[in-house]
Amino acid sequence: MLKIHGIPRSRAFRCIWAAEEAGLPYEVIPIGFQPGFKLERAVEINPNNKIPALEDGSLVLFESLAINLHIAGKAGAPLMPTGDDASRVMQWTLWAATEAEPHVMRWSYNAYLKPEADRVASEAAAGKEALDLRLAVLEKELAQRPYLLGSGFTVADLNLASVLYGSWLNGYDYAPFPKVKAWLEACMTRPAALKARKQREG
Ligand SMILES: N[C@@H](CCC(=O)N[C@@H](CS)C(=O)NCC(=O)O)C(=O)O
Repeated sequence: MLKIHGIPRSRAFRCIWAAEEAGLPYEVIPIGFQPGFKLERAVEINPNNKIPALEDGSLVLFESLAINLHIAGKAGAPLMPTGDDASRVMQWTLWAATEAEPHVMRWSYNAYLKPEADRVASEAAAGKEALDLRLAVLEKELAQRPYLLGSGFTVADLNLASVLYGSWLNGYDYAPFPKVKAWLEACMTRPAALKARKQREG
C-alpha cells in the first residue's frame, strides 16, 4: 500500500492522480496547512519538511514529480514507457519542474493563492509573461501529436498537466494556446484525474 503524506489541496494531488492512473492501492496521510502556507505539523519522513512525501514499504521519497515517476514505473507501460520514450518522460518531467513550475507559482501566488491584500499585480504579470513563452513552445509540440510522447497519455503528460492544473482551474488565460488548452482538458478529465480532482475540488 502506497502512503501519500499530504492533502489533495497541495502537490500531493499529483501523486494521488498518479496512484489512480496506475491502479495501485494508496492511502492519504493528511498533513494540511496553517495560514501562510506553513504546514500544521512536521513531515518526519521528509528532510525538507514539505508535502508530499511517499512511503512505499521501506522506500521513502520526496519531490512530487519523482514520486510520480516511481509510481508510474511500478505500473509500467503505457503509463511509464521504455527505451527512448522513458528518456522523453524524464525530459518533460524536468521541463515541467524547471521551465514551467516556477512561473506557474509566481503567477498563482499573486493571482489567487495569497490573500488579496498581499498580491502584487506586477509579479503575476511577470509570471504570466514567462509562462506564456513556455506555453508557446508546448503549443508547437502539441500541434505535432496529441500527447507529449505521441498518440497516448503517459506520466509525462500527468506530470506537466498537474503542474499547470492550478492555473488552469483558476483563470489563467489558455485561449492563445488552443492545443495546450485541448490537451489539458483531455488530461484533466481522464477518469483517474476526475477521481483525484473530486478529492480536491469536492
Ligand atoms: N518541489 C517540491 C515542492 C514541495 C512543496 O513546496 N510543497 C508545499 C505544499 S504544495 C509545502 O510543503 N509547503 C510547506 C512549506 O514549504 O513549509 C515537490 O514538488 O514535492
